[in-house]
Amino acid sequence: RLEKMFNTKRSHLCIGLDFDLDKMIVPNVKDLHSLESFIKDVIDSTIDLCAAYKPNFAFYEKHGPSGMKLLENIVSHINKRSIVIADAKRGDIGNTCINYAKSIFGYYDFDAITISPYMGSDSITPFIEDSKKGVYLLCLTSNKSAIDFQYKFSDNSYLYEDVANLAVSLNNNNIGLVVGATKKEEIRKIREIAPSLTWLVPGIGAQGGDLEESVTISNTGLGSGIINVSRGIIYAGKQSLDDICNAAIDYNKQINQFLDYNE
Ligand code: OMP
Repeated sequence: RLEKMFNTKRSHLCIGLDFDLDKMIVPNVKDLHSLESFIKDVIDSTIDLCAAYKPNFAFYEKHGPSGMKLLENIVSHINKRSIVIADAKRGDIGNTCINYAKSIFGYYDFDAITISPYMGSDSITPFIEDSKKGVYLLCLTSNKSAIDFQYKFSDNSYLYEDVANLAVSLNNNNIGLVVGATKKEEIRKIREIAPSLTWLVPGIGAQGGDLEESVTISNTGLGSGIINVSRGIIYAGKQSLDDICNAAIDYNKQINQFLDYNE
């Protein structure tokens, strides 16, 4: 389905739906109710411009049950018109993850989820049993503190390389990697380890990641990459629908200039 979205929409863009009420300057958006209509309008205006949306759970969970209801309504509003990735970064013992999978894939009906893989393979397998649902394992994250653990070296490899290897060994056409756009030096190496996995690449825009390198390396050979932009799109200009749409159009163009199907 992701490949189909890439091709039919001619877009490798993922719009991060990380709306924060405290940062909204749109005059009529001041509570969750008005935010919901605004997000739905944003989705309807950008649906043809992106292959996926990625709401990060933090921005919804902080409002308690009404925030989670908003999240649920967003997934059903998208209604399979784009891939929806739950940025929930789950990871726990297998028995617990079975229930996380039931929540994210069963109850909320997300298409994919981000996973923290550091508890090992039994924390991942409950999420990959349904081949129609996808997981993105945190491999090399975009933040500065990624260096605290992800660059630990043992048995001749870095921890992020071990994650990429594990993803390759478990893959049943539904595992991808999260690779930060800010990690320009390392992304080629990760592509060599996992030549055909799909990547979710955050860190473009507000975090200053490298777009050309992210697009070209993630989409090398059999691999593919989806480029996430959250603040760089949803807070563009005066946050009007036009400003948001134009930012999405612009990012899409910038991404497509590095892809083969660009005319
Ligand atoms: P912006 O920096 O506003 O584009 O947001 C980036 C989004 O991607 C946020 O939802 C982050 O939580 C998420 N993210 C990262 O920024 N870095 C990572 O390494 C991984 C993620 C993620 O898993 O999506």
